[in-house]
Amino acid sequence: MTTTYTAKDIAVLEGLEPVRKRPGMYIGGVSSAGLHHLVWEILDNAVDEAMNGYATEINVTLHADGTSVSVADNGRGIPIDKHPKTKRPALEVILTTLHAGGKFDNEAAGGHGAYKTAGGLHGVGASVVNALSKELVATVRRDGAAYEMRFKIGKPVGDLKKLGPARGSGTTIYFHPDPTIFPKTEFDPETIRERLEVTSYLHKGLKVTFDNEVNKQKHTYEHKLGLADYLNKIIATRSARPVHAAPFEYAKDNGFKIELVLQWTESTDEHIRSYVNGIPTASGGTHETGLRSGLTKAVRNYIDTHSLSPRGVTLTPDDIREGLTGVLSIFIGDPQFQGQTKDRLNNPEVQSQVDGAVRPVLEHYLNENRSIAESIVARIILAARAREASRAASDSIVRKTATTGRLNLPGKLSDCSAHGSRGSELFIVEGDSAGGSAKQGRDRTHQAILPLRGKVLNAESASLAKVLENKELADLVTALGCGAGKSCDETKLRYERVILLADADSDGHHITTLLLTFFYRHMTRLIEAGRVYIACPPLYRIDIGKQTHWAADDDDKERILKEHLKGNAKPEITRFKGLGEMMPKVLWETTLNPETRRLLRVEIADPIATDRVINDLMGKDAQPRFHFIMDRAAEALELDV
Ligand code: 1YM
Repeated sequence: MTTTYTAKDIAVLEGLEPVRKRPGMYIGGVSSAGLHHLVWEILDNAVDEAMNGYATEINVTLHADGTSVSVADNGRGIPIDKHPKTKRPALEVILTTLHAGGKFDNEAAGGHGAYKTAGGLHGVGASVVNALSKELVATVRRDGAAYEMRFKIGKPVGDLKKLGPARGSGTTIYFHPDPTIFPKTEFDPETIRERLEVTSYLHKGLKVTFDNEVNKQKHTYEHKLGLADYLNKIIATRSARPVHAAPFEYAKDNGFKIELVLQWTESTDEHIRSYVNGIPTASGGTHETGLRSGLTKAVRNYIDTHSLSPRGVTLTPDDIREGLTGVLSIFIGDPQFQGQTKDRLNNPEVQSQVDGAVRPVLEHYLNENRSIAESIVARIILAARAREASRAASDSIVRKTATTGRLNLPGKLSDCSAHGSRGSELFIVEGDSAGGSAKQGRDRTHQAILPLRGKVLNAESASLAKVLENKELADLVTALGCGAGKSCDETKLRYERVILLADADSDGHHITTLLLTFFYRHMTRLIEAGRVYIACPPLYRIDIGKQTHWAADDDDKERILKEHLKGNAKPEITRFKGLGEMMPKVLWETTLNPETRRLLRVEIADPIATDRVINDLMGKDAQPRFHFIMDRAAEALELDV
């Protein structure tokens, strides 16, 4: 498939002014995502060179300033011969002209561009990176010598320079994004590291290194087994136990390239990561839909053919996929991405391509590996039975609530008179004494209080049936009135907002995390609907003269003292030991009163990241869990005011 490139193959098309005028059209925006897009563009060119079989190594360096990056590969080196018409080196043409038919012409329509190695669109993104960089240096080694060419905001600074003799071949692109284009030019090392690690899994055998000069850490990634290694890692970090030893693996490359690994685990979730042309598709899309349907049909066929379906239990697609962990990677010619963050694949033809590829091979695999198939089917039947048990448990709670017309609410709930209406709120409060202050301090019309006694069960890996055996959580589900698990219906929620109110200390954070885990795992819809909030009670009261300030934490306290402490005034600082210690009036003023309080709305920022953080926080390993909560509580879920 590879042809030898010569300079005449490049058509001179357009200058780079449009890129600087409307950067968003080319890289999606100038936020942090746009900034990192520059790295992905150059990285993609290096990966293309590896996929074409010429490069075996890619090195990425984040320089000490944190705002400039180098990407290097050991491929052929970008051609430097002179273009016959323009008499300019190919390297210069590639870096200074916008390429037609390239990745970006369909960006406005939501497209991300072509699968470059298939479409021969090698290198189209480099000029965009050049246009948006205050400085870019391209170094090429080929034919026994090293060459360099420098640019500023996309324009050459001097000619191609021969640096001297050099061994081997390859390309290095150093660039420093233009701060007049990007409001923030600091790269996030973790974002880069993660992308590189995934890249090494998606291209088996490729050696990828990340040299972070900011913190002087080096990472090297190389995976001989590619996706199979990736799957192992995902399963290990999620501490999910596989129910069969070897994963199902599938790879095909005839125009439409697909790679897939699947393994069922004891976890109660389905966890599939998908990629299109090496780009993560966190919101799924047609390729994932095709995978799900193909897989469901294959398993169902197998179960039906061998009459394995138990009597009295119907197996749903969700049962079939419970505990399924997998990675899907496809490469296609003209991917169309959709959604606010362009992370969902929209090409309709891909669905049947994936379905059609997966279904027969998976069914064949099950028939050929009967003991694996048996373990998978047993897992599926278990999922169906657990689901029916959960449904029965959840229904019995809702039924109890609904019988007699009057609500059978938990005795310890102090309801508000206007529940169900706009502005109504349920505060979930830790402990009876805090509950007491909250009860006295609240607005009785709109604010209900549910005190929780004792520890809430860790819902991370528990089934809903198990969770509802926990009195505290069962009471909570009853008070909310909207059901839990798959039958959770946010339109039935008895309050407009559900607000978690815990002490501002580490115990309080722990309880908040446990409750969030419960909501995340069993009432996801309430979070998705933006109905779950976290209250921010103060930790300190600071009196300076006649003024009173409230500080949420130590940083806040320092900030207030710095800002308001003038002359030789002496502050009087009180640290609250807990909410129960606070006068009801003070609790109202600082935490309950909608006019003066601060609320954080709980949002799921990135489902995969959230899943991982929750798993890390709440999974089996208890020791790191606690530290994690202290350090990372704010990261676990994106909190928005
Ligand atoms: C750090 C980024 O861009 N590597 C790279 C790019 C090219 C080649 C090799 C290359 C391709 C071809 C022939 C070919 C590019 N070539 C072009 C163009 N790394 C990085 N490595 N010889 C070398 O595709 O035929 C654009 S990029 F336009 F010349 F084909």
